[in-house]
Amino acid sequence: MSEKIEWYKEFVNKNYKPKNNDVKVLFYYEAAKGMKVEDALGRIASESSSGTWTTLTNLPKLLPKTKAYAYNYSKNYTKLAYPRILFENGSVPCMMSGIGGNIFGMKAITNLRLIDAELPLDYVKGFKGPTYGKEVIKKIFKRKSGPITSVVPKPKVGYTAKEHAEVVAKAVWRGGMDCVKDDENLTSQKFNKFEERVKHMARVRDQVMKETGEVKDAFINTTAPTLKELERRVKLIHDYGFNYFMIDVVVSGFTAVGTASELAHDYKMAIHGHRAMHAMFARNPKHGMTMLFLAKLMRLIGVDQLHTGTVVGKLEGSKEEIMAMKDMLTKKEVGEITNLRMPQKWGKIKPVLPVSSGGLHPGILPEVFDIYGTTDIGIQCGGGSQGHPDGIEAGARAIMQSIEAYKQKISLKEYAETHNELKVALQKWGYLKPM
Ligand code: CAP
Ligand code: MG
Repeated sequence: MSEKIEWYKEFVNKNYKPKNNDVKVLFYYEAAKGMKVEDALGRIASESSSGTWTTLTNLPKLLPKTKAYAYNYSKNYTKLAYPRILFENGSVPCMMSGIGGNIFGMKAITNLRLIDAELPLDYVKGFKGPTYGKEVIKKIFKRKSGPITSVVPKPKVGYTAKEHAEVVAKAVWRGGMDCVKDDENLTSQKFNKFEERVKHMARVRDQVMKETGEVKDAFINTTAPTLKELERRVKLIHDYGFNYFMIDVVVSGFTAVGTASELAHDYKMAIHGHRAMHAMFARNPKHGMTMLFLAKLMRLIGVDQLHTGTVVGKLEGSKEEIMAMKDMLTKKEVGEITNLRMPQKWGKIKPVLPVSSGGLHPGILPEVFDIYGTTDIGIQCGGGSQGHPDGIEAGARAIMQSIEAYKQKISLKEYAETHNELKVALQKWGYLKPM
């Protein structure tokens, strides 16, 4: 009996017309040597929806409604349509265990990259999105326009909780910055316990707010070993009167970001999303998942502001990708860009504030604003502020002066003639694009 062994081909159908409610996913793929395109695509569509490697003796009545189809494909790009029924309402982990799961390890392909997915509004409405999103500028800082400025104490770790607040944060806030951000790998180490840091930061914040009359806040890192501890940390930050908290979204995972979003809505707080570890799967242009799609998931779940790159700083990210991502994060609706972005409607989900960070200093901030086409972004400096020869407060002032010069359409060179902190910063770094 020549029993059929495989049924992958049932998951490839060039004539399939995707339904409005299907999740349509764009992949880059490379079929393994000797593997026909349709055989490779059938394996991707089958293994990420309801199939498996061999024919089965029992099939549920619902099966036809659960199958994904590769409906559009060329040698290296394909679009797959996944029936909405596959994905639990409000659950990114459920969706990613399918479209981001086993298929990345299949022998049938040598490379696979999840570029983007068009999520139907019926799926989008299962999420709350950000509490404030880009409105943080107005709602928290009572300003009409950005940027929201922040400095991250450097070295990344090593200060005690008291030094973190007294030595760095005080000077940064006095120098005019809106926020002080924990570095991604600062959580609650012996030398800088979380509770201590929150307490000292709140005390210094109140002192500087009294001195300056300005709103000051902080992105204190709540990244934690368990959801229970995450919740405790968010609550403590709330109880000390901060408007924001920070979470490392990738190392924490989608469930933790979902919990953080629930807490942010409950406490009316904003989430600063750091993306440490994203480059592990986002950087290789042939394999993994794009930062654009990670950013889409973060807007969906509810991060208010998210690191999106600089183009001119020390970390990778092309202008084309960053612009496609920025528009997807900040607009109500975006169209398709071939092989780069899928269309997306956002319904009621608020826009997210892009944050540019990584090797930034006063000499290249104007280029960042030109690249983003706006100053309504977050700007974050670490070494580019605390490396200022005249100290931490001067470094913050130099950043503020660079921003003021840009807003007044005056060249940095000219503005530096009457603003010494900027002048000294330009003497040290010039217009360097760090590697
Ligand atoms: C920047 C930073 C940020 C990076 C993250 C760092 O410090 O604190 O974590 O910007 O990268 O640790 O490198 P510097 P991205 O200002 O001293 O570079 O924003 O691309 O996610
Ligand atoms: Mg950092």
